[in-house]
Amino acid sequence: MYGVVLAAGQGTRMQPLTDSQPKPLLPVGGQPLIEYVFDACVDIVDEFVVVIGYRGDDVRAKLGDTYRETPLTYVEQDETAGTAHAIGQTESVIDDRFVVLNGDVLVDSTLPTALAETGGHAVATTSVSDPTAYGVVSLAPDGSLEDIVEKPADPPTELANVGCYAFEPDIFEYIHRTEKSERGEFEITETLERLLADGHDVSVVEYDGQWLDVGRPWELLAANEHVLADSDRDIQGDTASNAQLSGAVIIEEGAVIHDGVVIDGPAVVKSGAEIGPNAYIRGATAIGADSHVGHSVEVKNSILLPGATVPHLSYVGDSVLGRDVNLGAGTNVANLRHDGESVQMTIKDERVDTGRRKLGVVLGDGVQTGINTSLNAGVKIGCNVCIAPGATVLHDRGLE
Ligand code: TTP
Repeated sequence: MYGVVLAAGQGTRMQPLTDSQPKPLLPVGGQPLIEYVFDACVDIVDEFVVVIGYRGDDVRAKLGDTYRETPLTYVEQDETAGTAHAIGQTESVIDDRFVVLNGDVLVDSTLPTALAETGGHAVATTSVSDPTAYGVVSLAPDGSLEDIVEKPADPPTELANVGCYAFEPDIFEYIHRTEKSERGEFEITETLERLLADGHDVSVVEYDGQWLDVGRPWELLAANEHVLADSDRDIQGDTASNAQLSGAVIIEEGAVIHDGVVIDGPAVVKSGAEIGPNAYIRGATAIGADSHVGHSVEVKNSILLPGATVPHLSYVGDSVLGRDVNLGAGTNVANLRHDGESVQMTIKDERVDTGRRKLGVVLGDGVQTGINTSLNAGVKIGCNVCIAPGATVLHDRGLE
């Protein structure tokens, strides 16, 4: 069985983090997001086929030729023309049944296993309260797929298409016959319609496990929380005897925890990172390799990418700091609105309610703030932007 993982997308909703690296490589619990997708099906596949496109060379360089001894083969998609188009690129290397997963969705391993066990073609669904943003599935009396409609205004069921499939190689014939949708993409749901029209049976796996679609910055935080909540304590790095580490804290070999540091897990500190003296880390926090969190700094429920530095007297809450971000002394992040409403963020020019009461900032790689900078809840700052000392940043900066 092959495992096809779709990882060619531009991840535009995840800007500015994806301006400098592809979304599947963004860290979750200290590991690239895509590795959790591999983990979900590594026990049932003999070979992964990864569809790469946007910054594909970065994906290839980071992941190499194997994942936990399972070979990785890469195929390129030269334009992000849709999921059917992406799967179609794998035709030259696939000669057997295969499962398909998106490279940015966290699911339990029970899902690919259940898809693998069906035989033939299969789709996965899960019940959601508002299915209008998804492909919506209707079942035939025998429980197989009757119909699938993309983003219907009046959904016939609550069963959303999870975006994970199992296919026989004859799917490629139907992919060739798939036409562009009104959204301008070659969509696999349209391919499924063609299979049904030709009298094929498509099994439906009803899934009620974890389904985290990581498309927007706060979903990266949610994925980080989910993954770290499942982690086990493991202290390998050099830890001062008076540091207090409680709960599921992972300190990798090569990390240094100085005097007076308090870490309330779950948290991970990657190799080469340095914490303290006298820093406080709490919530589900992931401190990237070679990062530095210094004296009198509190970091809560955040992700620091490699090389991010918060040297002194700062508060960072519910935020993502890109690679080599450097916060001036006294930089503070607001992560809560005074009216108690959930924080909004601008995604592709639209204000979006994130549904989170606590959400801080998202800083692209190389952002620098001057001393005493205040950053408002929900603000995003583009890569390499410098903020002057004493600034109060209420709106996004440096984004295209
Ligand atoms: P999307 O979430 O639709 O796209 P994206 O991840 O690039 O994000 P954004 O909308 O913010 O730009 O894609 C779902 C998955 O499918 C994701 O893992 C990327 C992958 N994909 C491809 O590999 N090729 C494609 O042509 C498309 C449309 C998606």
